[in-house]
Amino acid sequence: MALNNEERMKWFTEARFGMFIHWGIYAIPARGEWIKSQERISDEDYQQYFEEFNPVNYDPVRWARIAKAAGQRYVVMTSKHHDGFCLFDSKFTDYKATNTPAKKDLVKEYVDAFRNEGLKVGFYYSLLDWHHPDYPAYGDAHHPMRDNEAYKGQQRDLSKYIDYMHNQVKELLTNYGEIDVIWFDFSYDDMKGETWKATELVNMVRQLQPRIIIDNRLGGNIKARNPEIYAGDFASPEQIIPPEGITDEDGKPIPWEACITLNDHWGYCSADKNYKSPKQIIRALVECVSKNGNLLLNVGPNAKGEIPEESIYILEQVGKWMDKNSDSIYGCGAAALPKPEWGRYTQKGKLVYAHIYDKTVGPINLRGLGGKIKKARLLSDRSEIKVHKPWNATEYPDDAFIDFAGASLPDEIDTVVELELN
Ligand code: H79
Repeated sequence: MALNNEERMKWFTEARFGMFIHWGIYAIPARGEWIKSQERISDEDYQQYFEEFNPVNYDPVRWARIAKAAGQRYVVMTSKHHDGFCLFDSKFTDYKATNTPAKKDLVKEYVDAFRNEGLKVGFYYSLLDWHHPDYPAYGDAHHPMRDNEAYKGQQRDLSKYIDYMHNQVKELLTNYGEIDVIWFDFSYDDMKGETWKATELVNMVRQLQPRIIIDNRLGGNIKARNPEIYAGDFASPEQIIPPEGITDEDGKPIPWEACITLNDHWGYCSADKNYKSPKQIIRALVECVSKNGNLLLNVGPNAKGEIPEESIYILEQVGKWMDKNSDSIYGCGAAALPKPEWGRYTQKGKLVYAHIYDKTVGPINLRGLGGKIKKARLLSDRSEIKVHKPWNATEYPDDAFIDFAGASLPDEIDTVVELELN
């Protein structure tokens, strides 16, 4: 059952909206998932979080319902982050959730819960590992002990770490049924490509899970005409929506997914209250789709296993908008029209969706669609929207106008008009 790239990617490019979950023992210090590196914390000092980890309110069924209600169609969770702690039960380490007070395989319950809600399920897996004794420490760009003289000249056998990493990926893709996404993070300096034995790794991944899709962080060039086997299936811009989407060397669109945080951290950070608004998130999602991309929106559950209230609120608001307007998201992509003054377009076949953000002075101009619109409907209630030509249509044949009475638009976040083309 060898699938080509486009067949593998179909569900993903239709889904458009996913949930990213960053969760681990770093939720206890609650200063984000990089603290072991940023604060140069030793294994000894970090161990307290391992010994304490007891997420009494872990309820992945609730998480899955939150994602589903927001309109998210897939999920990716950190099976292991850079600190090396494993949420899953691995034969190859003791540094795992089953040996903490949590006492269970948290990944297993996660997979079952999200599958049950009908979402596609993915694993994030960190290529970096700040706990493994054979991962480079002194002089490494990111390791917590990178500038600690006591680590200088230590014997570390990278090949042992590579075996460990391959073994764990094999476990993840063997013990949890069908897995839809594997999200490796990340390559840097010489730690890329064949240093990870990436060709062998990807061959194993595809053998174990023929339908799986893989991100582009193993160090290959996804834009190349002849990409490496490990170049990946989709690009993964982080904390940015690419200004013009992403295309390969020949100008052909590449599937991509922008991963974006709700505040300014991936892992739980108690002091970070800089949350984006529901409006920003809805418009970010529309922006991604209007550029042929996906949005993977992060939540960072706390030490008790709870998604922060602020995040839940935002996801609920996004869900309310999606309940009425998701036809303009799922299965949609870029329209063959320039970005309009008043918002953005998305398109699915003969259906163009006008996402109207601003009332313009005078009518809203669906420029480029003059004479091409068969019907226009407000997507939220399917009420008729009248399209009219400008009085001097012979001079402006490409223009088509719609109007909204009153001072404000029906939905001030994003009023969506479905335009059925001839
Ligand atoms: O898992 C999330 C991040 O932890 C990880 N990828 C996402 C999905 C990641 N974030 N940044 N990076 C990988 C690249 C490295 C960024 C760095 Fe820094 C800039 C490392 C040191 C300076 C960010 C800022 C982390 C510490 C300070």
